[in-house]
Amino acid sequence: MLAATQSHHGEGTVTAIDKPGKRIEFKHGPIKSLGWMGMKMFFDVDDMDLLEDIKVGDKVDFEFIKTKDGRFVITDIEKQG
Ligand SMILES: [Cu+2]
Repeated sequence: MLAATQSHHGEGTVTAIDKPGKRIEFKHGPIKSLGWMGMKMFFDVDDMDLLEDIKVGDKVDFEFIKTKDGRFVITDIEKQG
């Protein structure tokens, strides 16, 4: 049986988009499900189509997973209303 992969929720501001590197950087708030304080960091974006309408400076809600090899990968991202 496959174990469900836990999804984490974050909110923050986009500070950089690295298209060749398929990464996005946020200044994000605390992420309780991981015990993280707010910080500025990059997340991997395996599906760059998710960033179609996203630009630096946007305030966003995002979802991500931690992969078995320890990468943090964005699975969903939306601009805040
Ligand atoms: Cu972080």
